[in-house]
Amino acid sequence: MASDKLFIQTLKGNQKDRVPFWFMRQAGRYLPEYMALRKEAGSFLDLCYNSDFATEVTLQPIRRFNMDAAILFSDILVIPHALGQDLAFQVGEGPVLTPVNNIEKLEALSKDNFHDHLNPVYQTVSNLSKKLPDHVALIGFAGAPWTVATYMVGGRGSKDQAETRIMAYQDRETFEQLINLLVDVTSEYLIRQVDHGAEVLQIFDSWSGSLPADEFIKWCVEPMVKIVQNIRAVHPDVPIIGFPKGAGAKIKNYIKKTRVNAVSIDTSTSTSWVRDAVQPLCTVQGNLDPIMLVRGGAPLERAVHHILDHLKDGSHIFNLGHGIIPQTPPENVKMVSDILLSYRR
Ligand code: 1CP
Repeated sequence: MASDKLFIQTLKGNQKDRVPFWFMRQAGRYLPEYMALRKEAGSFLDLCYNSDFATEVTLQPIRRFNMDAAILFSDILVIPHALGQDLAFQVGEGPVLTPVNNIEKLEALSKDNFHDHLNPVYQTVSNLSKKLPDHVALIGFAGAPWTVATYMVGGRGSKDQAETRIMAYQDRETFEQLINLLVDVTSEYLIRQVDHGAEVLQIFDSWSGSLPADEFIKWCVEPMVKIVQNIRAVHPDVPIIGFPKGAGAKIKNYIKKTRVNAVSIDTSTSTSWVRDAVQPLCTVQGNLDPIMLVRGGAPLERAVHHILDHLKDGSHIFNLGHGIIPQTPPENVKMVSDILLSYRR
């Protein structure tokens, strides 16, 4: 039986009076209760691999703000970690990995321990599916192969993903082998999340905006087509949200080819263009500027209404254009949540 949760109904294209909402990175450093648990856990990765703590951190923003969906607390980089790549999160620096940038290093990765390594994540999903309030949907997630590959090859975050683009253009065969591996393991990982109780999946391609059009098709669209097919072969009804950040107008072709149920829209995309060109194709999720959420006050209120006014006549889930940043005052998140809870189309 299809769920009657507002979030899931909206993803199926059935609009209701209220616009459902959640925020990317809704659990995180802007919340004092998150900081307290993170300190207790030790490191960020310890938090991700401790199912009790990860469950609690996922629930924290729901208690404060009553969103329509909770997103599993984990990170996109647990996949390379589960393949045997070294990973650490250094304070102030973000993730640091030993680069996998040639065939020898790629062949040193192994799937043997993959699901065992990720077992705590599956356990978190199971816990959450029992603990969430009845009306709140559970989102599982993974990074898209291109975005995960940029960290695996570069060994850290970067502004332009240059090292990974060089490998993709120069050593196409090895890079394709890496992407194919990621397609396989990401599909399996997401299928297991649904097996354990995830009701919706979101796939983050945060760095798809750095590729020219035909490379975007090769490294972002085609892998995503396969992942969606693999998931639907096992779980035909689970709604899938794609987030090809920075794709601009290429998002239309992304939707047509991948056949996702919804797309997340980044902040730089105009809401009137989304209404006219994207919303007729699928449900859209977005796209408040996370920096406006830091600003607060009347400008924030106006920005929220601008998005609602433009997208209310089509299938819409309110969200940010990217994740909440640590400087965000929780009371601003509360203000936006309260507007959305009382808003009617
Ligand atoms: O506590 C801390 O210091 C760690 C900060 C943090 C958090 C809270 C990181 C490190 N990851 C996360 C959680 C996280 N990451 C979630 C949890 C669920 C939620 O949304 O509440 C999700 C979905 C992610 C996904 C993620 N991790 C992405 C894709 C989405 C996006 O933001 O673009 C990416 C690119 C990462 C990599 C990552 N994780 C963390 C850092 C600092 C980075 C690097 C970002 C960069 O390169 O700029």
